[in-house]
Amino acid sequence: KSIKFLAIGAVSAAAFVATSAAAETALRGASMFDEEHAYTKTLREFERLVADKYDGDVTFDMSLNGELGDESDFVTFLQQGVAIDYAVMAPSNMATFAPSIPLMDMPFLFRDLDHWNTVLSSDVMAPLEAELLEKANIRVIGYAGGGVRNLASADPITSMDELTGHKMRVMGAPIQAQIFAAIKATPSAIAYNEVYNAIQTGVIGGFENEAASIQNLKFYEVAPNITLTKHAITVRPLVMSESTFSALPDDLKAVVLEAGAEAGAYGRDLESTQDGEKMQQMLDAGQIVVQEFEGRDALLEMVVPVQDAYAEELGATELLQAIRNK
Ligand code: X1X
Repeated sequence: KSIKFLAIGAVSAAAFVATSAAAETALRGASMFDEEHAYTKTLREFERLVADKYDGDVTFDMSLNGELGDESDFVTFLQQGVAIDYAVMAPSNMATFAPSIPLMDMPFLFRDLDHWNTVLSSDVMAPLEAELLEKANIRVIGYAGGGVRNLASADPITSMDELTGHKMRVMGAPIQAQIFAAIKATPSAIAYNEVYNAIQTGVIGGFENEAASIQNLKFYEVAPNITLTKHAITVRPLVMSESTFSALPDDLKAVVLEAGAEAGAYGRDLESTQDGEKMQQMLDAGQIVVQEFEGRDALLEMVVPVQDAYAEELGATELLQAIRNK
């Protein structure tokens, strides 16, 4: 049994390497962050669990720090079954291939951490997973996430007046722009790896993100004002390209599914626990200023009709209701 963990990998490496002795499976992961981020730690846990549970030979080769681009690049690689076999992905960055999947991380979907936990411990997301598999050739093997998303901006935003017309970056799924437009901001979809520059050069006034990523990518340098809109608790599927998964030996398939579920749970626990700590670390270091938003409840009222219309358009009204009822 040989287990190798490599730091950086070749983009065009084949997933399966036949050796003279036995077939060795080579799996390639990708993260936009360094080793400290909860997503990278989740992926490392996945690798550790697979290696631990599997009797055969498997190697892991993870590219870090966005070397293979951001999640909107990852999704194409995963869909085509090239360069990346596993990653942690925002549903809203997979919308191109599966239009319903962003329902999972729609802003204002979860009431609180308990609701988020209950939903992710159930199988209510199964129809969305099925669509992702069928239309995008991507398999959900676990759920990470657990960060609370807030506004981060160059100038403070504390009220409806300051939010109105605020130019902000949102993820690529149309529902993200629709929700932020409904609360009177001026959203535009910009690639994640262009956000820092776009804020620095004044193209936009800010974006929305969770503490782990704001800290890891030093977004506080250009957007130090954090407004506690708490509009999302992240749902971040740990995914595998179906081209890769379907070619695995049966015993490794079973291990991957088990390890994916366990690594996802590990990642959820880690990020939801660290979320407040990371915010406090940035505060203590004088990197951010945190402010409440006056009238957060009014935002919720403004977005519900948009959520409803989106679900209806997708034929997912019952699914949305099932999530709300959890
Ligand atoms: O906003 C984004 O595109 C990113 O924000 C964070 O870094 C993560 O939630 C990541 O998954 C992605 O959504």
